[in-house]
Amino acid sequence: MKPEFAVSLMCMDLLNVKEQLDILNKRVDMYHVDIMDGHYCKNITLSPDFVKACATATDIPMDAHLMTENPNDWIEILAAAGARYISPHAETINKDAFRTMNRIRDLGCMAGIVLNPATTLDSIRHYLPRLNMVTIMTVDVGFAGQPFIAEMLGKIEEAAEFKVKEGLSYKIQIDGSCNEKTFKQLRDAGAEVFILGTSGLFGLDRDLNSAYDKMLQRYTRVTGEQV
Ligand code: S6P
Ligand code: MG
Repeated sequence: MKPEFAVSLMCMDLLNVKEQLDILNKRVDMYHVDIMDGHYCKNITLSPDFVKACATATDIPMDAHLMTENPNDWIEILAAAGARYISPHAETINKDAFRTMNRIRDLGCMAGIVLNPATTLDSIRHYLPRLNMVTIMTVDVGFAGQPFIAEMLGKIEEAAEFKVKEGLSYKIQIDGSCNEKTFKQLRDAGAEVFILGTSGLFGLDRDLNSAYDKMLQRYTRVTGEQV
């Protein structure tokens, strides 16, 4: 499977959203939208209204990463806003994970799940077959520009092995510090979708097309894979 790239919109220049979407719409596979409530992690970034506004300017699927204490408060509103994937944290839904996944599906969205670095793959094993995407955090939640947690490579391998063994179809997405230094180890471990933030994209060049070109060149240089 060819690698996919999802751009983290919280890392954009927020004074020029439309201009950047117009550029990225021609190039990316997915948009990653971080929704925080200021409680689950100590930050507030994007919002359902932001998703709604972006939906008027793109057909690229948007994945809402829910860093909220009560994800069930946000699922309907994000589906209505235009999110294609809804990805709550396992740590916040494991009391009613099956009901939550069904609710996401019933709204016509793809069901995702996100695992913090300290959370095991085992904690979601029973509902992995029902998921469209598993996001493995390789930084703790809350902020861009944090150091990569290399211990996560084993978890990615586990997710990839289980997928093959059981014949499942969930995508394996990585969130946190996906860049030239980590692309190869992530890809070798089984990563399929790379979330690009400050280190992997926006920090590479002031011109976004050039930044994207540089990201692709670096990906090919370190992995040997043409993209
Ligand atoms: C962090 C958030 C992430 C960041 C991304 C930034 O809470 O969930 O999606 O936007 O990690 O990328 P980078 O390259 O700055 O780590
Ligand atoms: Mg995220």
